[in-house]
Amino acid sequence: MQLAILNPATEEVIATVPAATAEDVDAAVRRAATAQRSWAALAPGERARLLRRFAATVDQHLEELALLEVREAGHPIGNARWEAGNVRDLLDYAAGGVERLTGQQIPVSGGLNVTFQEPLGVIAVIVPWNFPMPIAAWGFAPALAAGNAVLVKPAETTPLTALRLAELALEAGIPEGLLQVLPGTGPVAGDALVGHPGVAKIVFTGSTAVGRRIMASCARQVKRVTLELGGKSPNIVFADADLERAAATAPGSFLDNAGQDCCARSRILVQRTVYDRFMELLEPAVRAVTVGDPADPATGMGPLISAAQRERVRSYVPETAPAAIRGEAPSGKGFWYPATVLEGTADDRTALEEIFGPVAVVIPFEDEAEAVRLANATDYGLSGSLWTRDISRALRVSRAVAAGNLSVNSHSSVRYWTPFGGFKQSGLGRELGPGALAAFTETKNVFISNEEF
Ligand code: TXE
Repeated sequence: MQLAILNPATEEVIATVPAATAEDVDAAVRRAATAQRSWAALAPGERARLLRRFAATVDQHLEELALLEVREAGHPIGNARWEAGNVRDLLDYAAGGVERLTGQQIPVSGGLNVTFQEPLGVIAVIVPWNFPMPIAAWGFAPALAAGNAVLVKPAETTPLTALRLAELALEAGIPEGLLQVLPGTGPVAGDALVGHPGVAKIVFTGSTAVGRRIMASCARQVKRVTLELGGKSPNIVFADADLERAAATAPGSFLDNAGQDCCARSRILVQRTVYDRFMELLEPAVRAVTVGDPADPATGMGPLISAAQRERVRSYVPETAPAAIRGEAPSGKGFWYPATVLEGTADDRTALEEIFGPVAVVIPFEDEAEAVRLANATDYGLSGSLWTRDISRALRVSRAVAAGNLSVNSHSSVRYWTPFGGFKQSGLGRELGPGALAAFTETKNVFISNEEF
């Protein structure tokens, strides 16, 4: 079976890629296991040096990688450049961690007690299509640094950047078999990786439904698993906020990547006393986002990834449905969908479920207690923003909102050196940050007796 890779802005087939079978997965796991043993035996400084070379090789190909992301995922070129840079930076960061992945010496009587951080072995990273390049690297960079081998299973629609990164790894001197990319479908290649006894850990980013199934399979095998699932993140605007700034930045927070972002602030909660003013400011800000050719540096929003994803968004909000604000979208070829802002209540389906398109729902609230209650009124808990000039309130609300990544007077969620992951049904475990390498190790405790024989 072949996967046809489309440019979502033109619907043209840009590549065809063979889909991995269960037998391909099995052979890849064996190759990876062999490569991992030698990799783990290398001196830490040598592993770090090779990862730094990998980062430098990515750096020499940033523009090529960014353009590939534009063509296969429809990301605006400015965003795609950031994504390629994120891969390079994370590789450098992970390389810096290799020699700092230390154990502990714990005082005991009768001898010496030390801990080791042992690599897990072969890791499978199952990647979605929304940020194919960085999400692959969030798995493989720290996993390799910690002494593991990695098999990446990209999404059906977006395997090209991961395939190119694996070529660049070889070019940089990363040993053969250590980082392999297996394009293929979820039910065949993905499922084979999850069920394979030679795979020690699954790192999955994708839908909650598939994540739940993977977790159940891992539970049966007592296999390690990290899940990064969906979100329905709030953007809370208090009356004392810098309203101009809050309104000017709100469109980017739910339109970035055409809303196909697990951190999208797709529920905008606005204090009632400033609601009308905020909506007045929001409308021109949404309309100012240029939608069109992702290769054009002036473009703010590209197409959705596929016809199927557009149908999914339409099933929540048809383009003809009444909306408080609706932007423009190109007609003709390409999976376009206009920026859409709805006014609603916290119980609306559009306010509870992840749409994964450029759609936000604005909901009024009376006071801080109601803002927190509404912010927490979903099954998700990935990200969120709050806008206020009151630092005590910022702290209170940040502590009260059940989400893994919050920002005050900002919408940023992702930095490779800070932890990232979800509360509730948004996931399990954390990626990135100071604990990134340790998440790919097992702690081993060793006691050495000092008794005389
Ligand atoms: O995701 P899937 P889909 C959400 C978002 C989106 C919805 C559906 O709401 O609209 O999910 O997207 C692989 N065993 N997110 O259907 O199916 C699959 O091949 C092993 C949020 O594309 O979860 C792909 O590589 N693997 C999210 C990856 O899982 C399987 C990002 C994700 O695909 C598998 C993406 C199986 N049985 C979607 N079935 C986020 N957290 O950002 C599928 N896969």
